[in-house]
Formats: sequence, C-alpha cells, structure tokens
Amino acid sequence: VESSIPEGQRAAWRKHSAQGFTTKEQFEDEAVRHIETTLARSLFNCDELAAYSGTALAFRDRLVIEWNRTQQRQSFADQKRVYYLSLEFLMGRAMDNAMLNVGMKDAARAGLNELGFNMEDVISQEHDAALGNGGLGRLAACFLDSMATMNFPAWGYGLRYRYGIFKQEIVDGFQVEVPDYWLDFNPWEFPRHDVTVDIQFYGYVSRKTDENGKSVAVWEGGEIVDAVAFDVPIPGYGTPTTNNLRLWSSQASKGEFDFQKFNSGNYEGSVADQQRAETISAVLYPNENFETGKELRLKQQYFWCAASLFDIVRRFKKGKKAWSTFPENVAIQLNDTHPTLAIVELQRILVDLEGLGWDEAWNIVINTFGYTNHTVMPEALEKWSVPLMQNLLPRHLQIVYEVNARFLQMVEKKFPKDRDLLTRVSIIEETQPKMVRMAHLATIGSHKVNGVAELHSDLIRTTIFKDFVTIYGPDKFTNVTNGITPRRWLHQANPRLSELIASKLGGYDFLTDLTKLNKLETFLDDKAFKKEWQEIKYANKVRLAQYIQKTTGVSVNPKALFDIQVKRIHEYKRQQLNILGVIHRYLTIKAMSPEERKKLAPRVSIFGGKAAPGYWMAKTIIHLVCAVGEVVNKDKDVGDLLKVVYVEDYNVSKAEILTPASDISEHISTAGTEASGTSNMKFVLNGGLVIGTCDGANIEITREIGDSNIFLFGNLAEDVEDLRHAHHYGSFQLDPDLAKVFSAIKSGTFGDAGRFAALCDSITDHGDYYLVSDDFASYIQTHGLIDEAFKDQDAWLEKCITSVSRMGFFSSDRCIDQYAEEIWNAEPLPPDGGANGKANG
Ligand code: GPU
Repeated sequence: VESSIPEGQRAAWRKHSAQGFTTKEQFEDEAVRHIETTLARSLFNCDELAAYSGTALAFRDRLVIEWNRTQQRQSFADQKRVYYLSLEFLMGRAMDNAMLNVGMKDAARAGLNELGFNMEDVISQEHDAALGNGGLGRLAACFLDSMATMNFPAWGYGLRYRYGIFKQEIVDGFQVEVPDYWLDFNPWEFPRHDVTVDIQFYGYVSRKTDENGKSVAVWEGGEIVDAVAFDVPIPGYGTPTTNNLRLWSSQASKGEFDFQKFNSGNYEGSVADQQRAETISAVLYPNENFETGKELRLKQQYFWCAASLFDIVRRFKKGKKAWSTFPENVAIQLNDTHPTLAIVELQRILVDLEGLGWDEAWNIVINTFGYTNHTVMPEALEKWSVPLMQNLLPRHLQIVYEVNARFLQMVEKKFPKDRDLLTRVSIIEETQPKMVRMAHLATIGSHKVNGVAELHSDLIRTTIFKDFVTIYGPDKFTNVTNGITPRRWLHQANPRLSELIASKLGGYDFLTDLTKLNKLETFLDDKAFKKEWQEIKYANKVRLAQYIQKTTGVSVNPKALFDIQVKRIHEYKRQQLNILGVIHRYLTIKAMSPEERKKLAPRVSIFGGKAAPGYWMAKTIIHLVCAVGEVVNKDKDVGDLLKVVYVEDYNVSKAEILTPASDISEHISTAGTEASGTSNMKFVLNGGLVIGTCDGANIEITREIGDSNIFLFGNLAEDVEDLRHAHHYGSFQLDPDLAKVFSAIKSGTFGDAGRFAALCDSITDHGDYYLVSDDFASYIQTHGLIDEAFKDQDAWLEKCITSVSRMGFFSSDRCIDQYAEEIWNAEPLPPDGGANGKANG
C-alpha cells in the first residue's frame, strides 16, 4: 500500500513538520498545552501526576521526532539489523532518561518551578515499567540503551504484559504480592493497530503437493490469536538515534472465523474467546532462575517469537534480496532459551512457506541466531514436555525432531558407536514424558553461544555444554561479560558524583567511554576532591536514611556503615548467609562490654528483593530478616550499633536510590552459581565496596580494581562439588558460630522458631547444598576486616575512588561492541554519516 505523501505536497508537509520545544519558554508552552488539551485538565486541577504527564508528553514529542527520523534513516541505509529477543525488559522509569538524552532537563526544571512544581517530585510520579524479574531483564534494558547510544540499527522484541512483576508489600514481616497494573497512563508506548500478526496454535499437520509436485507440510486448524504491536522509543545518549522496542499484545482474532461465532449468536462464547486470547500477554511469570513448564508460558513464547519473526521476515522481504543473504542482513540474539522457538519458526517459514530446501534453510537459521546462556543451574534450564508441544505446536515439534535426527546423524558420523554421547546431546530427553531440552536446541540452532562472565562461560564449556564443545570445537562457545549503562547507573542515579567526575575529567565523555574514568586516579591526593566525594556519599546515605525512616519507621544513622544486599531472594544468592551473619553480630554485641561496644563501627544491614510467589524457602528468608529487625532495632543495648531494615518492593527506581548510598554491598552467592551479577558493577561504580565470593563477574571486578579493593571470602567453585559430596558421605560439621546462631533462633529469640525450622534444617540436616556452613567462618571474619577498614576513612575513600576509576570495562557499551564484533558482525549507523560509530554531540 502506497502511504507516502505525493512529491508535490511534501513541501507543505515539511513546513508544518513538528519541531518540539527547544527553550524553557517553549517547554512551558508545550507542557501546559498537553495538560490542558491532551489531558483535559486545568490550572485549577493540576496535581503532580498531571505535571508529570504534561512534562512527559512534551519530551515525548521531542523523542518521537528523532525516532521517526532514525527509523527512516535505518530503512534507507539498509544495513544489517540487530534484533534482541527477550521475554523481559526491566526498563524502570523513562522520563528522566528521555530528559538526559534530549538534553533539556535544566530548562524543564526551571519551567516546572515557574509552574509551581519540583522536578524530583514530578519525576517520581512515573510508574516503573517492570516487565522483568531481575538481572536478565535489566541487562536487556541496558543493552537497548547502549545499542541506541552507539547508533546500532537495533530493535528489541518483547511482550507487552498487562501486569509486570508484582508489587511486594511486607505485612507483619511477610511478603504479600499485589498485582502491578502499570498501563493506566503510559505515554511511552504507541499502539500500532495496523501492525497486527495472526498467530496460530493447536491444529494438525497434513502433507500436500505444491504446484511443482513437491511435498509440503501444511499446518491447519486450531485457533488464531492476533499479535498487536506496541512501540516504545529508545533514545540514545549524545546522539539523535532513537531505536525501537516492539512489544506484542495479544487480542482475539478479528478474522472471519471468529465473526462467524459472533454472528451465530454465541455472544458469551466470543467474549470468553476474547478473554482467553488476552490472557497470553496478561502477566509476566514471576520466577527468576526457575522454570515451571506451564502451557501458558509456552504459548507466550511462541506468540512472541512468531510475531517477531513475521515482522523481521516482512522487513527483509521488502528489500527483495536473495534468501541466502538473510544472515548478512539480520542478526537475532536470544536472551536465554526463552525465545528458542524463533529458531524453529524461522526454519518453518523458510521451508514450509517460502519453499527453500531443508539444508539451505537451516544454514540461514544457524547463521542468523546467537544464544546467550544465563545460568548453569538445572532448575532454571527450560524443558518442554513433548505431548504439550505436540498439542500446541504440532508442526514445530516435527521440525524439532527433524533437526534432532540430522544433528544426531552428524554426531554419529563424527563419533561412531557412542550411544551415551547421543543420549546426552539429544534435543529430546528420553524421560516419561519425553522432554524437549531448549538449551540443546538453542545451541544447535545458533552460530555462537555465550556465557555472561568468564567463570560462567568456562563453566558452561565444561559442564552443561561439554559434549557440544567436543562436537563443534571450542570456537562456537564464547564469553561476553555483562555490563551496565553508565547513563542510568552513574549519571541519573548519582548526578552529583557524575558532575564531580565531569569537573575533574573536563566533561562528560566518560559517559560514552567509561574507560576514561581511569584518569580519576591522578586525583587521589586532591583533598578538596576527596572531601566532596565523601560529602556526596554522605548525602546519598542521608537520602536513603530519610527514605527508610519514611517507609519503615526505622531511624538509621547515616554515619553508620551501610551494608546492602538487594536482589531477588534465592537460596543460591544466600541472603540467609547474610542474615545469619547479622544474628551472629547481634549476639556478639550483646555479649560485649560497654567499652568494647564503643570500639565497634555502627552498621545498618539493608535487605531488599522479591521472592517468587511459590518459593517458600525464599519467603522464609524474608520473614527471618524482618523478624530479626523487629528484635534488634528495638534493643536498647544495641542502639545505633546495628539496625536491620527490609526495603519493600525493590525495583529499578529503588535501586537508583539504594545503589549510590552503599558503603558495602553483598554479592555472596555459592561459588559457581551466579552467572555474572550486574548489581555488583553498579555498586562499585557508585563508590561502594563489595563483599563477595569468587563467583560470576566478582572475579573480573577484582582483576580490574585490584584485590586490595574488594573483600573476597569463601570456597572456590572448583571445590564446591567435593564439599557437597562430603556433606552427604563424610560427617557434616556445623560451624560452631553458626551453631550458636541456630540455638538463638531455636530458643525463640526472633519469635516462633517453627517458622524458621525448614531454613535451619536445610543447612543442618539436608546437606547444606549452598555451603552456608562451609563459608560462615570466612564470611564473619571478612566482615571483621570490613569493620576495621571502615575506621580508616581516608584509606577507605582511596579504595572507593581507585575502584571507580578502574570500572571502565563494565560499561554495557563494551558488551555491545563485543557482541557486534564477535557475534553479530554488525556496524553502527551514525546519524551524521560519519565513519565511526561513537556517539556524536
Ligand atoms: N538471570 Br537464567 C536472571 O536474572 N534470570 C534468569 O532467569 C536467569 C538468569 C541472571 C543471572 O542470575 C545473573 O547472574 C546475571 O547477571 C543476569 O541474569 C544477566 O546475565
């Protein structure tokens, strides 16, 4: 369909083209106009939410103008596009980021002041876009930011959940989940009702002969659900490039089939169908590092993969190029195995719908996809039951079997007569029922597989993908250590620190080349600089203390050492080790003389994070933290020496308050279990130190910042297996200090001991799988070192500044460079047509 304005009318069009505001005055014009007309509010009816809305809409206009231009530019340039498929995008708030990227925040602040509002209050009106669980989803958001900033023609594809991750309330020390309906007013999304894709489920496969006498599979029957596109602009920093995040929403099909039902008078039936269709994109599954194998989840996955692939293929076909060039034009990155069906769907499109031969198609598929693995933990590896897939996606299951047969044939040829090898690497697990192993399928269907930190990438090569390394050779497996965007995690979260750094480095170049931070080390003797650094940290702690006071009623002393552990609650992340250590500290303080107490540095132990609703042990850990807080915070013997706080509903916006306010943060997973971690990077970048195990990216952080600037403890990954074995077959020796902690719990010091029995027993009686007891002594001892180190504030500060100066490697810009170079073979498209891909002013 021809939809462009005819040549003769374009001049008139251009004359009236939207400009967006460029001055404070114009900002006020636009904000007030939006409040009065778009929102139909008035001078007499304008609260902070309305002020937020008007401000957001004014900035949105600016974004949209660049967004349209970027999309046009990318269409004309016709170079390789990158597609990032992720079931999670944990975006947080958009407006502050839009202001940073448009570059008019100061004008808007002044304008809002004139209109009677305060910028920070207005910003905090925005509801987080919380379409993710934790690290995996936030990584996707950081990558979008980097890809736009670095001018890559790159789109994200995801699901538009009506309900994101639940809101957590703590009621009487227990987690309560409340649904997060976030779409009430969301100015950052644009419905594209003209971009709708029919998605098929169920039905059956038959074989037909096409006009050339070739046998083709035809997938018929079943039901159709519509995928409607909702687009979200993703602005880059320091560049007009504004990329697109396309989120699919499910709707009942408007096709003939369903109208028949409606017309035949089955009104209730058609409404029920509608609701069933909408269920697909209704809610984000709230599990992190855990898969439940529910049919609706598989439906979500196929719905999103099929819609995205249709869209990607449609865009490719516009260029009228040979199919063989598909991988030169398209790179698709799979964020974990959740989008693995995209591999099968592309093969189906090429073979069944486009008539390519199997091998030709499969070559295209392999060269198009890259797969990122985020865990080695068995409970998180996706497996779908064959009967379930047979019923929902009959043609896809056939293709999976065909892929598997050909793969196993190849393996058999290379390694004859090794039946065990075939059993181990098969996509199909021969259990009852049979299961489809998605990680195997993703590995076989991609040209590169990467882990997210060096240790993790080594582990996948030697454990879950060992046989695949034997089969394919080592080059298919690579590492791209995670990173974070310095725009959000330094400049936005910690504006004063960013400003101080800029004043020393002579500008904000470090925000697009984080390695520039290393010049900070030359200011280690600059007294005024160090004093200001310290003042900024203190101010950030005061802000957090006020927030804690307001939300929990607990008073904490901002001069105390702030010790923070915020992340999803999981036994492998070992919040239980932290709280058991806190109890040990409490018992130690209680046993101290007043003189001894005076020598101790006051502490605030801050916890935050959500437990998956069905994860009872995680909920028990939350309850123990709250129960300990109840006792400790009221204990007059203890006073400021120890406070224990649970911050409710940890999310991206809370992270922006917590991260800049830490002295120490805890990244204490059992060695070998945390693939990377990314909050470790955020805390160090904000001038906090880390207590951590030799796990995930902690190891590379240590290598970069130096081992004297981090507090490492605990057993190494290489020893974990033997230790676990010893728990079962040797004699399990509970750490004596931990034993004292358990007797305090069991004697009811923190309320009904029965509530904590399962938690204690998991360590004492059930094998201590996460090595809490093995690491306890070293953990406690290391906290002692932290107490000592914190007393020398000057040395402490030096560690912090040195660490920040050496964090350049952990920018997500570096990740994207590496993906582009080593996996995607994609180039940036700078808006000025220049040769380099770096952001331009
Ligand atoms: N991660 Br698998 C998640 O957040 N959710 C998941 O379902 C899986 C992994 C995390 C890893 O636990 C964390 O170590 C890593 O930094 C992050 O993904 C991003 O790679």
